[in-house]
Amino acid sequence: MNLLVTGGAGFIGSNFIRFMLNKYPDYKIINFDKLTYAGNLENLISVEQNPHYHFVNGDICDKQLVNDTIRNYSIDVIVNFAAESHVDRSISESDIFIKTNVLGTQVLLDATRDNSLKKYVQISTDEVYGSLGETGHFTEETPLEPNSPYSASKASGDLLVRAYHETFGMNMNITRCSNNYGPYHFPEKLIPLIITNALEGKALPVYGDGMNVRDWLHVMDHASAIDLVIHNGKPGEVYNIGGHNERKNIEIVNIILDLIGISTELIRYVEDRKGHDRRYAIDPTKITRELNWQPVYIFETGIKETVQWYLDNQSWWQRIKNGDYTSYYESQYRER
Ligand code: NAD
Ligand code: TDX
Repeated sequence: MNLLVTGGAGFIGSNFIRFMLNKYPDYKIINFDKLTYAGNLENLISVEQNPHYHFVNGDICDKQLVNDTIRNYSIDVIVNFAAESHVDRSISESDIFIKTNVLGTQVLLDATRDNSLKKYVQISTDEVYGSLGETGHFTEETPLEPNSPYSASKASGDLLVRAYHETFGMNMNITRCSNNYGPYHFPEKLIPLIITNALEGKALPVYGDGMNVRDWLHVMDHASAIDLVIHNGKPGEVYNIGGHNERKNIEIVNIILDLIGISTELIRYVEDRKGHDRRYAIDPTKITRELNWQPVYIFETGIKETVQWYLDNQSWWQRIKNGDYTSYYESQYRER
């Protein structure tokens, strides 16, 4: 199979590419990535010599390049990870979120149709369902009620995928996963930000009261779920992906501090995120029953290994934190 993986130089895409090359040595993987601030080819150093792996530097909004790449590499399936992915950035400036997450998706869908590809898989998020109260879970039937410009742009992309399936009868799947964690996670997101700031002795910003809940899944468990969807997902179906691992943000911060072995004195409660969703929790019954998916990581082990990865790969995150990222970070937080 020849797979076009868009956004493959980011956190989840790069872990997915390594997973697939390892599991399917005969597959050809084309990583199509714009290399935005979040794209980093260092994430893929371990596979760059693999003759089955190819990189194309491009924007998913570029119709010509997308179509040329599909034809040049005889692509069978597109898996679309490419997105602007950070909620806080979408609150400050949403234009690029609409361009990439909505218009970019449309370009990929047209290309899937025009080149008669076998399948298109849209990597979406639980955030499209909005926020939960203290109880309940998101199922595939939960109405879409996105609350941030980021999640609204992802929901819009999902609706286009649905519409192309209904209109053109194309073979599509949408996956909606909960929060991922693991190696190569860009240090603007909660877990890598807390780990790296703690290692640098910097303040640890916790939004609001720190009681918002996220449902964490190891990135390799996400990769194994996407693999099953590519091969066995039923045309037109949505699959929620999550491992029943809900944690309050402050609990995550405390677990990380315990693992690193430092006190809580660096924690700073800062102004809350605007429109901050209170709780996410995925019901993964459908993918478990229909595709026989099971996560293998236990959170306590996965987070320990992740902290160790950031200890062992300090030059990876220090290069990011010393670059353009610094000015973004400094503009973000106001202590309460
Ligand atoms: P990321 O920000 O780490 O990576 C995004 C990648 O997309 C980068 O390599 C970037 O260069 C590339 N990209 C951005 N715009 C592009 C464009 N116009 N053309 C081509 N490439 C472009 O994101 P991530 O955390 O790896 O998330 C990947 C996907 O998974 C996203 O679609 C996101 O919405 C979804 N998702 C993420 C999570 C999570 O916890 N991180 C959870 C559920 C779903
Ligand atoms: O400094 C911080 N302090 C803090 O308290 C940051 C960066 C975050 N938070 C809180 C906000 C959230 O409640 O931690 C929680 C997690 O925040 P993020 O890491 O920004 O993730 P989230 O907003 O939940 O979105 C993530 O999961 C779903 C990804 O970034 C999305 O791409 C994915 O769709």
